[in-house]
Amino acid sequence: MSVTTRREDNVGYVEINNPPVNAIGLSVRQGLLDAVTWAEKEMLDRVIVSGAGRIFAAGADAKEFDQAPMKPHLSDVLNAIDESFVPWIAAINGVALGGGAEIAIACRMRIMAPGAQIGLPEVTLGVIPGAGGTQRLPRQVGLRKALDMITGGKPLAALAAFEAGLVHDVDENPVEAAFMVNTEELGCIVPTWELPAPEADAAAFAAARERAETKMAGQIAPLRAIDVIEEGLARPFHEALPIERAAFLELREGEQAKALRHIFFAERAAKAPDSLTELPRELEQIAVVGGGTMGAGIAYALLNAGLSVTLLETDADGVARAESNIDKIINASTERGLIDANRAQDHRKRLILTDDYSMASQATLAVEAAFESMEVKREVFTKLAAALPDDAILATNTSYLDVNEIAASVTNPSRVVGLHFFAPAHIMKLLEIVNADATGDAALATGFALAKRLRKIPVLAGVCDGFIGNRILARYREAADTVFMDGSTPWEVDEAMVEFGYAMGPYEAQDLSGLDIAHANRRRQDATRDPNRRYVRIADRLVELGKLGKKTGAGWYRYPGGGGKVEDPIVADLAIEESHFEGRTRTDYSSDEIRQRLLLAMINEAADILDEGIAASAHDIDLVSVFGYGFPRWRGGLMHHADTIGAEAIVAQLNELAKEDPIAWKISPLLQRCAELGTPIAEARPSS
Ligand code: T1G
Repeated sequence: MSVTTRREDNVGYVEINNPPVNAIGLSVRQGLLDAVTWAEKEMLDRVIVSGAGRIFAAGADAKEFDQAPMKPHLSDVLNAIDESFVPWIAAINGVALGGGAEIAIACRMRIMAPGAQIGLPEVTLGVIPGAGGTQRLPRQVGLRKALDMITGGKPLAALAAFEAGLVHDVDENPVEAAFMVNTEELGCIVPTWELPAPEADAAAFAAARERAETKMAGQIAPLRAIDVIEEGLARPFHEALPIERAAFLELREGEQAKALRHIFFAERAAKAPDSLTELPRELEQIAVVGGGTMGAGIAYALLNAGLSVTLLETDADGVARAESNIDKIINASTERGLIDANRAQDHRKRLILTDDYSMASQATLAVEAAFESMEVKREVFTKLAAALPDDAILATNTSYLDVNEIAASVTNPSRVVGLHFFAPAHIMKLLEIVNADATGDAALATGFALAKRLRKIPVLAGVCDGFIGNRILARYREAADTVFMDGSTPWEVDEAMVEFGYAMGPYEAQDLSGLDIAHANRRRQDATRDPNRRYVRIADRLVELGKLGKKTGAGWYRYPGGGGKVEDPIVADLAIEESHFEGRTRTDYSSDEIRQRLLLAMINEAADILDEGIAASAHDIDLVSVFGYGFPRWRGGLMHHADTIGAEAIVAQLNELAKEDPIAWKISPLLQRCAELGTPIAEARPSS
């Protein structure tokens, strides 16, 4: 039974019980509707509805969104609750999200537990509240608050919900508190649907649209929600509901909702492979080597997850630098209210900074984030192997170096794994877990367990230059430089990709991260680069001129006074000069052509990565692109987006581009196979 009912005296208790998150599927909807009939037949004084376990209700069952809607529709169920002569009280524990919040808002009264949350996150799934939320919430909290909650999708904590007038009480035991509510008081509360709609407020709607168009550029659902709220509130309540439902159903079938659902479920499917035969190591004591930007970020992420950290540096100066870097992060987090002073103090208590490796003798895992030099890393791993227990897992955070070569520096390479964090390591959710040739299952299992503890998204990657994400990034940048060389500008390239949905384009992003990192990698690759492959020198020339990006005041752009980016004529001249040296005539690419070339370059490289088995699946590549490189989430990730174009069309376009440069545009065999067989890229698997 997904909904259980029982009565005590004249009170009915209705419990939603659909593990693991009380998602509101068909059986829950039917159970709630039956409970309304039951309560009225029993002439109860009230019904107290709650959620079994740790969650009130996580919302509609998103797994049902790809199926035809089945009655009873949640909107009808909630009308029955709202209009019933038996008043319902929602006793909210955990979270009441989406349809879960709509159930609560349709009740006569709401009581939340202190740690509970209530919200309408539908736009994060590319839809809008579809069970009366767009019309009931404004009646409870007013227009501006409702617009903010629905278009932003962020939940309210109990106290904030109480202050917003959405809930009547906050109590440790909401069910008990609901039982104690005075009958007369309950009887005086006007059903939500009968509350007057808030006055139309053109300024509020305009501000909400402005916010949605900037903060959620390209996304349809937030703007549609505003339209439905505005149209609906101008009509009697029951005439508004069909408008809401039509919009919800239309959005649910749309590309953006499918893309967001894809990422939602792909994110949750990112778990340790079932094939692992060994358990993870305990994670209480962890060593971090290197207190630079990455090391400090990793150490903070570990502290924030309640772990104890021994940060190892080379000498006293290194220890001081590391301490200063971690202090900066702790202080910034405290200032932003992410942690309070007590938590900051607790973090410091669990942190040891030293240059003495023997202080880490109890660590079960070490994460090395030292300078990106093979010699340095091999030396660090030798010292770690000597200082830590023999079965401690030794992880490297290297972005590009060969994990197999690093592993060869210890006698037991099965304990070596790559844990590639993304800067800032305490914020970015992606963690590439690099499976080297000798990496054992205990090391992999420990990597996945760490990801879970840090609430990061783990993606298994094979060993190659750049693993998954940075290898795609290198191809993205190469395509951008080629377009730039042949007739565009960094500004035009960046604008084209921002229009696609990136927060910023490849050139602005490089200026932020620094041009020297990629420059060092290109030098490392000089010896093995295909001499016949076109090589664009502009980035090297900028580095030679000391233009390393924002940190030096100029890179691809100038940053006068440290402010925003300004085009730099020197960069444009370099392109003209370099294309002259190459004897090329420059063309003028449209934004569509720029997007086509950059996206196809990434898709083709990603297809090779999948074909070679470096990535295990297309949805893993989607997770890497969205959570590591800013690919717009509402497009579902790089390979999900590729499937909206289709392998056949992609291959045809690549064939055209290959006429310009058959080496750079060599078509991935995986794309050829998908095109020939008509199979979605999402279902493609490595060729071997
Ligand atoms: N539908 C189906 N499955 C869901 C689900 C949902 N809404 N929410 C979670 N799951 C699955 C998830 O895939 C995972 O499955 C398991 O539950 C645990 O999830 C009508 C139309 C509630 C805060 O957007 O935010 O209501 O991997 O790992 O970290 O207007 O889940 O175990 O097989 O995330 O404890 C709106 C989405 C829906 C909330 C719990 N609701 N969920 O977090 O567990 S649209 C949402 C969450 C809607 C109405 C509209 C979180 C959580 P598996 P988990 P968690």
